[in-house]
Amino acid sequence: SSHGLQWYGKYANENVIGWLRDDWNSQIWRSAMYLTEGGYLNSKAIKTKVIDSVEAAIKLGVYVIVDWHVLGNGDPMVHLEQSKEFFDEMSKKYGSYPNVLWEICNEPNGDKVTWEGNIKPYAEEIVKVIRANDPDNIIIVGTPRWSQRVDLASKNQIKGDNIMYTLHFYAGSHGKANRKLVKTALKNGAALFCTEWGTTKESGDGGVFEKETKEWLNFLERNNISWTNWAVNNKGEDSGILAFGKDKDAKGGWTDKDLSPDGKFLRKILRNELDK
Ligand code: DCB
Repeated sequence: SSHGLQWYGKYANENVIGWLRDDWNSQIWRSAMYLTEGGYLNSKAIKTKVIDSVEAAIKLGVYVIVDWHVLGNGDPMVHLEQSKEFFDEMSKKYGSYPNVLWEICNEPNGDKVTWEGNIKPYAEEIVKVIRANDPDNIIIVGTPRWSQRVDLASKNQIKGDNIMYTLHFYAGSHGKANRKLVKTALKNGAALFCTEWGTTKESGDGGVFEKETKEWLNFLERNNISWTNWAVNNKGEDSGILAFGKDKDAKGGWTDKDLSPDGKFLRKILRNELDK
């Protein structure tokens, strides 16, 4: 996954996505388009970063997730109209390309933001908009509590085909108890996509938790759950794959000294060079 496009959007380009494909065995890119914190609500120009990455992914033959990165604005309903407009335009443009996936609300959060009251009604509106242009690309729907409560969504699923639910975790903060929620969702027949996880604590920092990461990845593999990892950046936080300040030009071609401990670990995982 990209980091917030408003900060590290320069990595959402063909060179980097191509390098990740060829050197890291990556099959997918996610472009995280924040709404708040200087994101889309501040300037719609950030959309060009998403478009660049989708064009690159089509050219390179990799999957791409278009992520409406609900975060600071915990309730996706608040920006329903903006979201409708965005996904209408994007699905008109790219709905005929089967490698494009729509992630319509990254991480709903807040005690008052519920599946029944907020997220599901929001998703039904957006599904309608996308399906008018695009009959079948995968739509991934966020779940309560920063996309951890997949069990709640699974009990009351959205009608329609090719709809999945978002599962997120940070290995240093979330473990067995969260996997139990996942098992419930799978038992209820929900299709899950782990569009964001980190080797760190839920802050995106606080150390790399290798043992806990392996437990999660084995679990995902056993249950056929695809994933994208947080995140491609050189900010210096532990979940960033680049060492602090490296690859300022965002060209890819990284050697070990360009990578952070998280980056070296992730590369091994994707290249299947790690002992399970
Ligand atoms: C998610 C967000 C993602 C966030 C990561 C790590 O948030 F989807 O945007 O990324 O997980 O926290 C972080 C960046 C930082 C940046 C910060 C704010 O890595 O550089 O400063 O976003 O934009 C989560 C996930 C889980 C939980 C809370 C958050 N949780 N959260 O379980 O409490 O509040 O951001």
